[in-house]
Amino acid sequence: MLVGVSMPDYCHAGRYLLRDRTGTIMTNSTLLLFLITCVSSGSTSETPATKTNVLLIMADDLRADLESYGARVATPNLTRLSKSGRQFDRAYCQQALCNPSRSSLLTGLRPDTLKHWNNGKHFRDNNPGLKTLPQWFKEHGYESRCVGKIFHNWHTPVKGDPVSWSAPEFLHYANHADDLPKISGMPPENHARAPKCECRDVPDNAYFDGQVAEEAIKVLGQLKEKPFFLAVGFWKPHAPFNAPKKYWDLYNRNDIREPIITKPENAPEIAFHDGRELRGIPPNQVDFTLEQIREMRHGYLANISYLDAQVGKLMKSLDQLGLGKNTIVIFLSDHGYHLGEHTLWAKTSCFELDARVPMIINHPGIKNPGMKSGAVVESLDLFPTLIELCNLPFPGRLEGKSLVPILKDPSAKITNTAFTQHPRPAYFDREPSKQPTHMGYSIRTEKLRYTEWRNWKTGAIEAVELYNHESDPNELANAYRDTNLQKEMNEARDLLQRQFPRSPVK
Ligand SMILES: [Ca+2]
Repeated sequence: MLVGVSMPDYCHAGRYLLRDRTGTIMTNSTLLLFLITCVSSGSTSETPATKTNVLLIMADDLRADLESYGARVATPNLTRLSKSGRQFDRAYCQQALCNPSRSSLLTGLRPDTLKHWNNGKHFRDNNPGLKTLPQWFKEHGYESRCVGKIFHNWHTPVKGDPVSWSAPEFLHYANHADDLPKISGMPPENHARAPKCECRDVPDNAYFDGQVAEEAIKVLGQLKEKPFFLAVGFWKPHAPFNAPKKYWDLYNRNDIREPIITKPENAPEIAFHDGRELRGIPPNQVDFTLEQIREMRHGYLANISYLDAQVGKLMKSLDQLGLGKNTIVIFLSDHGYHLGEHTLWAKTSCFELDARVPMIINHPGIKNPGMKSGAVVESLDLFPTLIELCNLPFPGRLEGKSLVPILKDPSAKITNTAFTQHPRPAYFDREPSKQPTHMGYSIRTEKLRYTEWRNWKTGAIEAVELYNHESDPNELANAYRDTNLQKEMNEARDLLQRQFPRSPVK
């Protein structure tokens, strides 16, 4: 286990959640072995004209709760991807909210640079001429396609980002609450009782992600003769927790325990939010019982396994089409998630559970496949990484750094820092003022997380947080007064203030 990386915590020590790990989610063991075989030859077997394909797979609201990250969760397909690629154990999003996070990683620019920190606007409102990652591939000889949720833009007149793609997007925007079971006749009984939970014995394609997997496989078949950038955006494990029953049945509720439901000692109130995505809007918010919390955590695990099974179908298809040897596969989430920890629900905080994302890159030429990286990296590093791997020109300004050195050497480090930010109020665009009152800026180093809460108008620092991940991986105590950490805190603060100068954000 890496020092300074918090481990997912669902069940009592020494007990394993899974009842049964056989069955459909245990399929497809051949593709990545094939990729490993290809590694030794790198790209030398390609003709000069051959372009390397890109398959970008995104999850929604998935914190680093995968088997390969040490969680007790059934994700065999993503474990195989990790074993034949490079898993990044310290990868961080730039903001823990769908739209700004996705806009950042797909443009290679930070939310402050885009001036885009909420879900209600389109990132092109302030940045009409930007070239996105898929658009850049499209303009350099690739067929770029989108199946599922990649961009988050759907509250706006323009849905998604049509200019980024070579063909119309599929199931690219919707309300999550509309992901209801689509079957003939009456849906079978719902065995779940807790809020946001649904457990019905229905096939995978009753819900969005099964449909996304089927369409993505169809599109892969259409693209096999041409260089492609295929982005597949799954809707899970985002709430509602409505995976088909067979995924719920992988876990025993009695083995699922409640989280540590306490705020970190000495943490400022501004670090928190009201969890309205799951708890409702004040003054009509609900407080969950421990029984409900355990059922919701069960549902989140079921959603993750459902997602993993869809990824497995996609990887199997890539294998069957013979595309694995010439396709870069990336898996990552838009941001992390809270399931009651710190008293928080869902996202929109600067804490580790929200900022950290699972990220795996599998490249046919990767060195030492299966060896994990402990380097601190950012989601927006993906853009420069992919254009370097595919020999595309540099599109001008990008704020991330290529991770190719880490694909060559898992012990390599690049900047070894990551920045995440979040405004207050969390959903300021829905407030009468339409403006934040504060912005939280957070830096993660290998050892620490340091966060400043600044007044939006003046830039004045009104609260700080410091978490020592070597001794406190769950961020249970704000250690900003710890005299033993002052030197390292000052170094982190200097790096943060160099990235985000203390001037008012306009
Ligand atoms: Ca999300």
